[in-house]
Amino acid sequence: MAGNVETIKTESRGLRGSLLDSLHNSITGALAESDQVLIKYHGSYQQDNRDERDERRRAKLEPDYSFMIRTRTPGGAITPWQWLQLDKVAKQYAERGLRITSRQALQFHGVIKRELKATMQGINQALMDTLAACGDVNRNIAVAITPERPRLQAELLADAAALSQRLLPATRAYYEIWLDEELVAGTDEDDAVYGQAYLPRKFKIGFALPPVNDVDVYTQDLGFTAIIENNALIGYNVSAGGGMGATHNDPETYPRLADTLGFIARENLQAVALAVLTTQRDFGNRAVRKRARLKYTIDDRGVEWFKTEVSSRSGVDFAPARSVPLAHGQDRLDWYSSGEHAHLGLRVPAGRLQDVGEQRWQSALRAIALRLLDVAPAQQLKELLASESVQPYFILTANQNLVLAQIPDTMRAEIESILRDHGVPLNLQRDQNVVMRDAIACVALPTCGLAMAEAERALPELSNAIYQRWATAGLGNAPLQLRISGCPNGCSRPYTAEIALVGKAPGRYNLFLGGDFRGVALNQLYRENLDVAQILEVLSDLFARYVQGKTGNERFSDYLSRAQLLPKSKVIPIVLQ
Ligand code: SRM
Ligand code: SF4
Repeated sequence: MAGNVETIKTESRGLRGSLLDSLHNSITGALAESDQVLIKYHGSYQQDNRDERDERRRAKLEPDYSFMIRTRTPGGAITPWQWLQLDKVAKQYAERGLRITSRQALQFHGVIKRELKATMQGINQALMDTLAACGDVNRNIAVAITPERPRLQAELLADAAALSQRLLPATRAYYEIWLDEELVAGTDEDDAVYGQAYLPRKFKIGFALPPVNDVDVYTQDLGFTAIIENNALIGYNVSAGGGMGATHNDPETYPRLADTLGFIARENLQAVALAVLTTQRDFGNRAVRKRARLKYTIDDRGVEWFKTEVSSRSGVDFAPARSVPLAHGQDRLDWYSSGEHAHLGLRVPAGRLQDVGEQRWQSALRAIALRLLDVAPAQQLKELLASESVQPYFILTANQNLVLAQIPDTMRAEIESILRDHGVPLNLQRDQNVVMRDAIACVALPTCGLAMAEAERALPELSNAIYQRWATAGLGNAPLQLRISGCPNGCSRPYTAEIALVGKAPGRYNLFLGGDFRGVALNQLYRENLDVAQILEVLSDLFARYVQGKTGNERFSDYLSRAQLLPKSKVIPIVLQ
């Protein structure tokens, strides 16, 4: 497969392949196989509705093909004007509303082939694109959320947006295919960053801002942890080689936390990012796709070799890393404020924004965006960052939540009443179910072709059941972090969570325990292939022991290793200094 993907990329004439022919072919709802690989670089995946697979097979129908489309939204910042455009696109072309991803993007599911182009155009009309949201390129850049420090927030967003732009593929294919730009003569543009074969595998960058590690910076291929001195952003600690993906029972693949390379001044950010990315481009394993991520390149060649290579390519020497005391990775929910502006963190279960029954998330946010337009003239992030006055905007979080940022303080009551009128539970953050409050679940079924078990759809039931056991043990509102992934690829970043359920088969999960809520230690496989009743039994027993044995505010994970119920996890040393 690796060879195949490498050939498809290299022969794609700058990601064009036969996409235009595939889109025009009205006999099938699918694309040609090679175009299914290439469309990822344009921000879309071909999928089929797995709930209907068997029935359609029996009826001798082709699978119910549709497309998922993912935005490129560095830091998840979206203006109210853009929100309204995207909402319109979702209403017209997508199923199941809008979906906030674990990397601060929005996904549209269920778009059919003949409406793909119109959907792409609709997203671009929001002055936003989907280029490189998927594929073997730099993906959407995740950025720490800190609206209460607007200057720092703007600086981080600006650094991320500029880097995202710099690391886009050079090809004009996206604009030709989706936006009817005239064909580029020869169609083999020189791509100084990616060459013709792009990267060996996907590549992810995150920006953290201590004390919060909401972006799980050590799980990123490349992490920049902001270092602030005298209230100014002076530079970044650089970390490299994080990644979650693994395959069940294959020790060649594993989740890994990044190594810290050192500190760099802010002005060296792009040079270092380019050096890391091109080192991976040139040395990543293109022969074995499952070993092609940067984490394996670093493990195969050594971190010192890697650091030397990056320094020599960038001309930047790493200074010793600064201490970065990380306190937690959770989103701040409920209202909080900075001067005249208020920010509202909204808990969005599994990131799904749709109108279902009494809870009408999509309509509520449309009404809020409409109302905010009066005070938010900027159309796109660039304008917003450059504008003299602070304006309200939406921020998607890496925990799949939503922050309404920079709301004039005087509008609080109005925003609350819009949410209430649409049945959106404003008090979810104070909800009794602490497990649901901080949980992440990947999309999984019915759209994800790789899902082995439910995740998003099982989140309410699983989090409730676990919470019941937690409460019965007398743990009430003590925090507990749960992440669920429908397969070991780890899209909800399960391997840093205190409790992770990783799909093995329908209704069955591997249970991982002992991650660190600050995202600085991996958890460990505790029991394999459990059904839900078995998971609850194991957890009930451990919760009871925890209640008996914990000291002070000791977290569940810390207790498990102190009580030697789990081997002690290795913690990223830099946060302990
Ligand atoms: Fe992911 C593949 C959804 C974040 C690791 N991921 C997929 C696909 C595209 C399935 C496929 O290849 O056919 C899923 C589409 C499901 C659907 O129907 O929408 C999918 N991944 C997601 C999202 C939507 C999960 C969510 O519920 O929010 C996240 C979109 C992020 C974004 O906006 O760009 C998402 N995926 C992640 C993360 C977390 C992160 O990036 O912070 C990871 C773990 C970090 C990492 O990359 O190591 C992740 N996804 C994977 C992998 C395993 C990669 C590996 O190294 O082995 C795959 C499978 C693959 O690439 O072959 C995968
Ligand atoms: Fe699909 Fe697996 Fe990712 Fe979940 S973790 S979205 S099941 S690839």
